[in-house]
Amino acid sequence: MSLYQPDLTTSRYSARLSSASDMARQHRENLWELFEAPTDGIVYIQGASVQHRYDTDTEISFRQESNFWYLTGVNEADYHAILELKNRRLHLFTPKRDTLYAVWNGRVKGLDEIQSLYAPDELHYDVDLGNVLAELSPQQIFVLDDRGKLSLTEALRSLPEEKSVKNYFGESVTDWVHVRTETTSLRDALTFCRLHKTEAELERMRFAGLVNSFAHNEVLKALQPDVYEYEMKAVLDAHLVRHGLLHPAYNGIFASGANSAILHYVENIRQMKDGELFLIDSGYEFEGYSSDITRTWPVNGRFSEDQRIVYSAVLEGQKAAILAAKAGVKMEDLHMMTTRVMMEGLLDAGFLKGSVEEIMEKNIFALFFPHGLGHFLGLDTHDPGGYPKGVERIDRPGIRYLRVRRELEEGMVITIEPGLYFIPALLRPAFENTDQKACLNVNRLEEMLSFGGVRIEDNLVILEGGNENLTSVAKEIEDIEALYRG
Ligand SMILES: [Mn+2]
Repeated sequence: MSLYQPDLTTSRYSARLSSASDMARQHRENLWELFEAPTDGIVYIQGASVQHRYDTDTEISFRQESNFWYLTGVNEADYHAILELKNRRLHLFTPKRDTLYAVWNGRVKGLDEIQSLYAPDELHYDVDLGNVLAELSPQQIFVLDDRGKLSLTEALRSLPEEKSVKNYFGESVTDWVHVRTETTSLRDALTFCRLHKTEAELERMRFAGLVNSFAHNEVLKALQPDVYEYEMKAVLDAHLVRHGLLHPAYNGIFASGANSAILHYVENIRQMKDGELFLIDSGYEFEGYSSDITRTWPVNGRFSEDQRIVYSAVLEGQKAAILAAKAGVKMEDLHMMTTRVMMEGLLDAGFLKGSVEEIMEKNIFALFFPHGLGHFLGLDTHDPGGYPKGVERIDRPGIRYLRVRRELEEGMVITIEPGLYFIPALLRPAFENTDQKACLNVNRLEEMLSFGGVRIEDNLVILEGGNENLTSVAKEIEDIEALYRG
């Protein structure tokens, strides 16, 4: 196993990448390609604003809306954008900041600086949104959601009476009589674009994988009995932040003992005990692109017999899935294949009885593996596009929660994260179920009710004949035990 030791700071690494505005330009081209034979329609999209804690002036750390970042490369609050479909032009709208803004929030960028940073075809102040709309007088406006519609309505309301906007937008600007606003097409088109990562996106996801992997390995080195879960979070966060990754991609899970069987445990406040497992599921973004890594390690650095059995079953399943993941394979098939490998592990170890066929048929697997094998990853931790139009969830325990049901294609990025858990809320009722308990070694399983669970998660780029693994964190038992001591 090779452990990455990134010797690059984020700012030095960023300097080697194509700029975010070049990346966004490519994304706009990809989006324009999807709107064939365009009329004089436009795309309107609104950037994120700074949000506040309920009823206070305490700001929440700013994170650009994913689609806006994707299309513009602007990581500032209160911007808007219009994409002309026919002429393929980007209009960027920057907020007009006043002196007070400069006092509290820093220097206000001049238009020249904004122009050279983001290279729009036209740069306007946000107060001119209504004017530009009236001038373009589009017959069709593609927006993401009702928030977009509302923002357009407000912009048009602000226009003076003498503007001929009524000709285009009906008697009342809220009627949208003559202009079609539509929310489905743009969302579908963006989802389609974001499914296949561009080289510029992959570069960013590789770096996210590199730094996050490094930080996870540092957590393993710091792991020891009696520390609190949040101390492990502090170790991970410190290594990521000091390398310049400032934004968590999601609320991290730092779970010890029985907490490791709580799928979304995020309190992270318990003291870890000698002999328990520790499950870490956490990742930070790099330039908006997520990493999502899970590992499960023994708190004292040595796997007990039961821990080794359960861990090996998950690891075998995960490795089988990674070996099979390539273009043309269906995610739901990977899910079932992995499930089967893990059930064989539990059967061999005597936790289960009967045949694998019977265990699969009776949905016994769903008691131990109640979530999906993986999801798309990108600007969002659960990136969109898992279910193509017309494809429904599979109505069966366990696989019901699978977030991706489609054939994998080159350039998609997925997580592979099988797990086995001993969840009292699922197992106790099964012990009473005549049909299911025939497959369960109830005495053996009753001893496991406070064991917790194991999950192992890597991030893969799908290639034609295989995949590229972005994750490099200790997962073989001998590597874990060696790195722990190191
Ligand atoms: Mn995940």
